[in-house]
Amino acid sequence: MKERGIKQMKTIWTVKGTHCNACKMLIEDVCSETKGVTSSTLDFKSGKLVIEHNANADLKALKKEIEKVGAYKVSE
Ligand SMILES: [Cu+2]
Repeated sequence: MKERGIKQMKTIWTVKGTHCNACKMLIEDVCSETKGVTSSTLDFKSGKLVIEHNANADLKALKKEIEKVGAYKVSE
């Protein structure tokens, strides 16, 4: 959800354990359900996850959530 007037930030993580498009969709879905996250793109081949968000985003919780939905390991 985009909130007007709130500064946007970009965070890049590496997610280990992603191997197909289903992983990509699952993880992007988890990101999109996180408050304060405006967009996310995961390249499942490299595991590079680009998250655009604002200061309201709880990235700690997001990281936990990603590791909970599959055999993934997030490194910052
Ligand atoms: Cu997969």
